[in-house]
Amino acid sequence: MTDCLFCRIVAGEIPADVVAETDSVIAFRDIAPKAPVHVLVVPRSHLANVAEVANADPGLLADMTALAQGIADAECGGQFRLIFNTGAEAGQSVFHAHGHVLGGAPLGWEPA
Ligand code: IU
Repeated sequence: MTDCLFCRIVAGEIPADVVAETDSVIAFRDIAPKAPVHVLVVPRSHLANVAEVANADPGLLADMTALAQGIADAECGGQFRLIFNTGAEAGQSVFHAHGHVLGGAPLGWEPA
């Protein structure tokens, strides 16, 4: 059994509020939402961060972006912010790549 939280969600070992999925990507609601819409887009394969995704499989990054757009189209008029925290200092706490899809309200711009 893996100790990676998102690998366990992908495997169905830990429940999540899944809103969309493809063969390569799963999307589920963040348990601590920071906006009215806050969904995580997560590759099924274990890659540590977005740069690893881009290096390993650029098409997978395109798949993640397309799923993010689809969620935003369905839930917040197609407008969204897509954030990839990369490294602990940048706020990454789960070291399995994921994009935060944020929307549903006007968003400020104060990362610190
Ligand atoms: P971060 O960019 O690595 O900090 O994002 C991890 C996110 O995973 C964070 O927003 C958490 O609220 C979220 N999360 C989750 O959705 N489900 C969980 O069981 C855990 C964290 I732990």
